Amino acid sequence: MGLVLLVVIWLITIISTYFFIAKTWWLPVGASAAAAGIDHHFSVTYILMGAVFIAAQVALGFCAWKYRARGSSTRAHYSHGNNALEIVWTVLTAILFIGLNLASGSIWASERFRPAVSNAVQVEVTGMQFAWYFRYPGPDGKFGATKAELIDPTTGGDGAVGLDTTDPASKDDFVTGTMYAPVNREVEIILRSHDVIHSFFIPNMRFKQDAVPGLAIRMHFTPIATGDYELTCAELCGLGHYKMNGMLKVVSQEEYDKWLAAREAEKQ
Ligand SMILES: [Cu+2]
Repeated sequence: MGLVLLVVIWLITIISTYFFIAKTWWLPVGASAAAAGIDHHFSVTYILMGAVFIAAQVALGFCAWKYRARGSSTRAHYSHGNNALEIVWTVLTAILFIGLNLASGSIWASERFRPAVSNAVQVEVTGMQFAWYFRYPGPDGKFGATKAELIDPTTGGDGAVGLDTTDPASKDDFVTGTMYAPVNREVEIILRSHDVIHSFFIPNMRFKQDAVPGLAIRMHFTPIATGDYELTCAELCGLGHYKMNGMLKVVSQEEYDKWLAAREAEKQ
């Protein structure tokens, strides 16, 4: 029985490790400026944790076999553990976790604590059960006022974010269900939620941030390749959570300008 356990534990270890090495289920291609750095830390974390995982499982299988029942009648010896060993692996684990945090913290912070550049494209992203809406400030570069009592998601457009049309700054604002961004320019997100906590996730941009009711969270990322990228809600937010997805279209600056002009024309 000990030998069977050893074989099963080692087989599970080999098979599960294979899927990670073969990258069977892996991240989609990275298309933002921060993606390479994030992917690097992701790999470093997996390699370190993988080594710990394999060592622990090999030892587990070995001990299951070495200390198997041998049919002798001697009573089992109870061990109170080994304090020195406990301290060593707790300290090593702490060093590993704190070290990984310190090594990757600057990338995490650069998208949140460093303000966006002055010519960044601003998009207000609003999550609600169960859709994402994207508001652009229009030629004046200013977002108009919104009011909670004006929110009416059934309209799908301005009403979805509660746009106050009496505010002059809101005249040129427009709301879309598909997000557009020009390539190689920083995109500043102002993230909001109307109801519960959602999580705005664009896997190709390696971008993920919770949308919290009552907060306007500013973050930024820079797309570096044109294309269509899926975006979704990564927080189980209710019955319709599964359909809370959409598309980010990263296009050339010319195409982006054309798209903006077309939206403004619609608005007139
Ligand atoms: Cu959601």
